[in-house]
Amino acid sequence: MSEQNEKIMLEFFDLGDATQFKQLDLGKINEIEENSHSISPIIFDIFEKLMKQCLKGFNFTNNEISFTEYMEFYQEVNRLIPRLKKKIITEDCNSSVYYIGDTHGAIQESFKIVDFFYKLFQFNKEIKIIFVGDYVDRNPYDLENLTLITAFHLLFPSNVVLIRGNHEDRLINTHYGFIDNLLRTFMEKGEELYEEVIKFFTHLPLAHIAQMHSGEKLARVMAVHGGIPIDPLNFLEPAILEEIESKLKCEVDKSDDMDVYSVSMLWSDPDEMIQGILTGAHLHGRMRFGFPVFQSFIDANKINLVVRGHQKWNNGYHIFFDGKLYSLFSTQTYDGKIKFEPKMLRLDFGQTPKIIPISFESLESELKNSTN
Ligand SMILES: [Mn+2]
Repeated sequence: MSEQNEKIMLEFFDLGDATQFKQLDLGKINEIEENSHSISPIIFDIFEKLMKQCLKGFNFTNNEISFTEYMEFYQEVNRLIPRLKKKIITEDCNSSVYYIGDTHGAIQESFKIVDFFYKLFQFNKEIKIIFVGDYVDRNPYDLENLTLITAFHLLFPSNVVLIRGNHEDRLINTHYGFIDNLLRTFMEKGEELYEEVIKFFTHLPLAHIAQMHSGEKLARVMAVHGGIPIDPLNFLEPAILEEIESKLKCEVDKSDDMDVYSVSMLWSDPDEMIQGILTGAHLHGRMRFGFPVFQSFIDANKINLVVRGHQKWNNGYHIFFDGKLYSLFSTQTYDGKIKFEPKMLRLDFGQTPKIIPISFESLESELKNSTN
């Protein structure tokens, strides 16, 4: 390899400086395992291997997890996660709720999040963390990222929520890297592994409603990957979540085969410049929605705030519609290059939403503030 090429390769696979993590205690990985019961050892094994690879400086070039282990892992995932019962999850939340935007293979950020959450969890068992989808594509270590987040969810099933993004889709994975990464790593067997993973994607819910309580008061926060559900032929009438849930046809492997509401939840974008909606051939049937359409939806569904991902922002977030919609982006790397400042969001009842950089320093200080 020429020096020039080597430099390009390094840049492409550079996941940032990991030296600061070397001080972390390996013992906590064992603790996480000891605290979980009735779960297959394969979930622990893979979680532990990935965490150790992260601690060793995010070195994933030597694949330490075999094809057979990954197959066993996703077969277990598909056994544990029942066929989708709820397409929209509604939960009562009595403590802080954290939201993570698109991670797109950013295992370095996901590792920081797992580390932070686990330390915080020691002080407060009621916190929740919600990933708003797009775990794969766009970066080389997307299988590793998806697997770490999925294992984390299975180890803390009542605290960690995963919802589906538009990249949890067979057609998208064919074009944006995930399937190519699987084929590069496991040759033709990569296809077999993909079939197991896509089965899992079809079981993911499309939205989460956090019902945050404080005494008699209640705030409802909706997390969704793209946007609010909209029927483009009837956009003036807001969709009512309880009414549309049974109509959501999302247990399929590509959004092309879904109903209009599911497509809108996975794909649509907010737009401050329009009053109604924008759709058409140039948007591939995907929508943009203006403030009035958004407002009538949240009023009709008694929702106070919407948190979504789907769009990339240089500084990791953007606030729309008078602070009623937060858009998050939680990966530093995109198409293999370091480009963004990843952020997450913390919500507490009655407090201003807090944007937190996903960096070692800021998560350490967040931890200090939260545990004092
Ligand atoms: Mn997306």
